[in-house]
Amino acid sequence: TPLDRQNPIATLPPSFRWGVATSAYQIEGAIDEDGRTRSIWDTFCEVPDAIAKGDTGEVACDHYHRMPQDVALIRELGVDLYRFSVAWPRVQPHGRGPVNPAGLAFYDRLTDELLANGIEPWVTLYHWDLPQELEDAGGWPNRDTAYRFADYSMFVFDALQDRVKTWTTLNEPWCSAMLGYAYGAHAPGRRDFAASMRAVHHLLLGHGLATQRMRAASDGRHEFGITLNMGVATPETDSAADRDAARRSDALGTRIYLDPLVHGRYPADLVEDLAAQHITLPVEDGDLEVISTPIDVLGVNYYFSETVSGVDEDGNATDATGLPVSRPIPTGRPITAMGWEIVPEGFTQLLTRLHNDYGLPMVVTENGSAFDDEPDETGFVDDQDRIAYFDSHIGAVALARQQGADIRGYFAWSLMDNFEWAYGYDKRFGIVRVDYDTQERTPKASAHWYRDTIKALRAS
Ligand code: PNW
Repeated sequence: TPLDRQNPIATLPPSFRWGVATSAYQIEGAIDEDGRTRSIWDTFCEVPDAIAKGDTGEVACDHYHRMPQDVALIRELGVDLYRFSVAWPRVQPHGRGPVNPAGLAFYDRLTDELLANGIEPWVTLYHWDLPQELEDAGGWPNRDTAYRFADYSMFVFDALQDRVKTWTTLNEPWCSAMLGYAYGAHAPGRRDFAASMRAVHHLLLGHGLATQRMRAASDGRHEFGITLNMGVATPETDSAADRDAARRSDALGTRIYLDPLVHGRYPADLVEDLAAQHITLPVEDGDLEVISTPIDVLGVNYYFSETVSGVDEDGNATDATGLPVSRPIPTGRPITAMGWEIVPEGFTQLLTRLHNDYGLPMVVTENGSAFDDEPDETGFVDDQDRIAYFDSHIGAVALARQQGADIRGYFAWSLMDNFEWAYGYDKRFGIVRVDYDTQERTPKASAHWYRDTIKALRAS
């Protein structure tokens, strides 16, 4: 069948599922309530210059206190699904030991509120808010954290499994490992590449342990998965150096996760690259069997793709420390407020490639964009740029489906403007505007567009 490139969104079937997504630390606030302890993000927010304008998650969208109104907002969008994350330091304040019923109760109420409004809850167990006490004990580079994560996961599973069908263990382990432990841009702000590679393995191990235990406790009605952020890396030229830069970017961004998850082994080229830097992944007997425990769905988060060069401005293939160069090259495409290039065709390419190489059912668990929104005097934002981004990227998903990729749903990032990590409140990804002075929520033009698009597809 020929591809329908004219109006690809119209080719999505009525069974395709739609949602909006958030995460705990980015919206909840209430950081000291009902027994919650500090997470690595509370600590990181106190580091001078770590976060733009010194913003913190102390109040965020005050969602912890406004949850029922926010669920009503989701209902108005007419979506099927809501993806939220559970804050580990609320549920198990010391990262080990007893559960905190008052913290767990919030997610219990949220789940009930969603179901009462006809919205299916999708739970993410870890969206980056590690209890500080576990970081003090070594964090993700420490193997014990994987076992602690599996224990914590079981507390949440036991409490919500009667009402929540779909379970995601980790959100974007690349961000946890690389931004958190190698680049120092995210909590806990460490700059140690060897530590980040240990973190990768223990994140994957934690995913596998948690999946095995939840699966064993399940009556078979649940679905389990993990969410990865990925893009495609295109070599700037056909030179060996540029092609090698693209290969390394793909190894560290995609294959380092999916090869062990699906095939039960780390990529040979990556293991070789690491050996050249005197780094070995801390794999113990049986780990890869645990990590490759079958999953039911792969969550894909897509924001941008990159063109990369393997040489610096002076043509050198290695940097001052002797490591190979991998440098993103601007292509002249339009960018978002994050500085990320808008590359919808990269999304189609990514999804078809994931289908061909890994063959998993997929759901887009995040996709969206930040732009410099300009509200009118009523707080309304006419965000045609964000609508164009959604339109082209949902179209890209539809094209990948036409080429055989098994993609079952799409979550817009994000329900509302929120704490955008190191960028604080300056970068707005919401389809609903948040006025941080009044906490007033105002749906943007993109929220109306999203609702109307979903409605039209259901009627077709
Ligand atoms: C994701 N990168 O983070 C997260 O899952 C969200 O919490 C976040 O708000 C959203 O994307 C927008 O940033 C990412 O540097 C952070 O490539 C950084 C990158 C990708 C995703």
